[in-house]
Amino acid sequence: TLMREVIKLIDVYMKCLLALLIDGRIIMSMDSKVSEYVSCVREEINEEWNLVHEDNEMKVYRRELEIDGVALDPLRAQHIVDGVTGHEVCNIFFDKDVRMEWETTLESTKVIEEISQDTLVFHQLIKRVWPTAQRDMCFASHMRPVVRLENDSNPTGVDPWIVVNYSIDHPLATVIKYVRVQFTVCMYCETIIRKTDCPLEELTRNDIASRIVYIAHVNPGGWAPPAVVRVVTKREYPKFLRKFSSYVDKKLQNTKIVW
Ligand code: 18C
Repeated sequence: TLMREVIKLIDVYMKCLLALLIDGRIIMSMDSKVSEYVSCVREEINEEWNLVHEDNEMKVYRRELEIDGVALDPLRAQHIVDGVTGHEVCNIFFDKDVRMEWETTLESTKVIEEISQDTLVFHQLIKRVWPTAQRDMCFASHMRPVVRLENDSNPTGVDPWIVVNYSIDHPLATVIKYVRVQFTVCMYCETIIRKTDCPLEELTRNDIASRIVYIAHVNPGGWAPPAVVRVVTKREYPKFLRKFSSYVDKKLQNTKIVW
């Protein structure tokens, strides 16, 4: 029995060590992911980008990039959601409990590790698109405020917020039943204040809006004909932005503003 206890202890110790190693690796990669994507957000949209969808304030751009027959087109979308702050938009994008209420392409979402309050690890199963194999994803999701630049277009004094979701390997998501999608997406949100010379605490939802920049770098994995992927993404990203923004709008009506 002593031997069994020792083996049990070693097992627990090894698991802790592995968890620490994984968490350490995720925490280390967060800073670089955030700064990489904040730089992407601040890049100008040049002639390499094609405007593939426009609907009032919503603009969706795509840059064609195909490697070894796989469509890896970077996607960049911008939108303005009235009546909400950037912090609130990010809160909802990050919130595991409401994800299934606005995500239409998922079969399931599950938190497999809670690294800290602002960093979670998810495993998500995407609804199968016939006739292709079903896809899954395993990613770290991290949310934080971003320090404003002095020359930001909207120097309101309210910091922008960002959520970065990026693929990782994790021992609790090693299922090989599905094709693994690899990606990084970022949701970057600034707060626009339409009424100047008014203290924050006196503003109402009618005086504010959030400017969203959403970036997605996705490798669908497996067999995915580029022409089909391109037709579907052109339809699905605007659909996601519309659905997500109207969800955010409804969810926050008549609630206290979170700056
Ligand atoms: O950002 C979003 N959601 C986040 C929180 O859940 C999540 C984001 C992940 C990025 C998802 C990218 C999904 C790619 C799916 C590829 C599946 C391909 C299978 C088809 C293979 C041919 O962290 C919101 C994301 C909103 C994404 C909407 C766009 C989905 C595009 C899907 C393209 C699929 C092509 C289908 C071709 C069908 C062929 C017959």
